[in-house]
Amino acid sequence: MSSPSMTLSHSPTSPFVRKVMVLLHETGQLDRVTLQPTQATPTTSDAELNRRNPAGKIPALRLADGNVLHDSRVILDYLDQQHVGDPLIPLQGPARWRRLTLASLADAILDAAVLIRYESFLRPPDKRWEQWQQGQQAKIERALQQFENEAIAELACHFDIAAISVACALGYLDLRQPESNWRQRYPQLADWYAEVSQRPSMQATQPPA
Ligand code: 99T
Repeated sequence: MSSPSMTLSHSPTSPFVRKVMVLLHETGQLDRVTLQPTQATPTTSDAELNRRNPAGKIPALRLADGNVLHDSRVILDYLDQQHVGDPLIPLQGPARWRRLTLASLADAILDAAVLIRYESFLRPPDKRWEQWQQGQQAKIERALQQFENEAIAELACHFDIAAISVACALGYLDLRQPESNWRQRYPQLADWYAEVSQRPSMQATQPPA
């Protein structure tokens, strides 16, 4: 086995990092990457991370030649071109744009959920803005509704970029919004998630409770 040639700025609670880790598992590339534990929030500053990604966000992937890739979508695209199996991001045609659009909607869930997390965990209580949080939550619900009503068969047909992204988004809701009861409102999504959660790639990347 060759030594790892890439370094991933990593946190076990980041769903964006988890997408990358799931793809590494699914494509047999885990041994190519060293994980560098990294704390990233808008109120902490990590000089090394900021050098790698001026946005100060994880994941960032340092390649063997010193170049750094971010954000998670770029990293996933890169890593998917580094293995010999079937691509998890279709290379061209309508399938490419559809699967990337589904993945983008899952990322929108994550963006909103991470903002809610920062608002409710980092911001001082007297400065919190309830209506703004509700607006973010509404984005999450609309996206979940669309996956439930219009995309469940597409998710079920292939564990690719779209499915990985939705699965990581649902996992993050379980981590940060355990009271949200999304399974009751979106039963088909719940059944699908129960199944894909059993995949070794999802089991191995479960965030700490
Ligand atoms: O916003 C910051 O300053 C630091 N936040 C992050 O690094 C989060 C960590 S999730 N990452 C992103 O927001 C990346 C988004 C980017 N578009 C991508 O990579 O796709 C940590 C959540 C948690 O621990 O609860």
